[in-house]
Amino acid sequence: MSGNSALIVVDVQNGFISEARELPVRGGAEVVPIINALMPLFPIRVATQDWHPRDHRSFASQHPGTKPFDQGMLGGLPQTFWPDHCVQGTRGAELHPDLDQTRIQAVIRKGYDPMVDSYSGFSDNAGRNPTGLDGYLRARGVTRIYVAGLTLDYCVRWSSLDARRLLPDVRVFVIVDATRPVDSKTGEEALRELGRAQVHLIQSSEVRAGIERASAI
Ligand code: VGL
Ligand code: ZN
Repeated sequence: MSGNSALIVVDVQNGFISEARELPVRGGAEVVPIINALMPLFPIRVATQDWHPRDHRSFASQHPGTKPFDQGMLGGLPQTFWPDHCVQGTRGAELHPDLDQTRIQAVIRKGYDPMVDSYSGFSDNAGRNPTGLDGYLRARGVTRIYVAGLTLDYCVRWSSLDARRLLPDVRVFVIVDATRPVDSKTGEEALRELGRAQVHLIQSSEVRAGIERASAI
């Protein structure tokens, strides 16, 4: 009925929300009820999960003399050094308890290579360690990808750009009110870059109409 539309729920994890607040995102909890309400509209529902080893080199704690949010380099790529977050097996890494996980059909973990950060749900920042998400979506016949979750300026942004690049025949949408940025300035930059990459920026209120229109074609 609603075609092969996929909702990708990006990194809705305690580490970015709730009391864990490892890498706090202002208003992060507000996306949870919006995403829960959207899920029944989609036949295909996937989540991504930031899943770092304790000694991940994106953590400022691994670089003496740096502090969280400092800029540096990692493996030849520019890197923001983060507070420790989403460490494998900890509460911070768990999907948020209010997220309706019963509806999620696949969880794609990323960021487990300690030497490189991994914002996109498709591969790491160096374009290695593919997760197979593109093959999964292709195998399920996806024609439209809708991206929501955390954070707009990093994992939503990189995942959406990779979706455009890896699945060029698929239309990609970011549900803007179902995302929040780490920082409002980089959040604005993300929206501009996504627009230039032909990612459609929409609101959750428009999603139902959009899916119905697509399935009528
Ligand atoms: C993220 C920074 C570091 C995200 C993950 O989920 O957007 N941001 N790791
Ligand atoms: Zn991370």
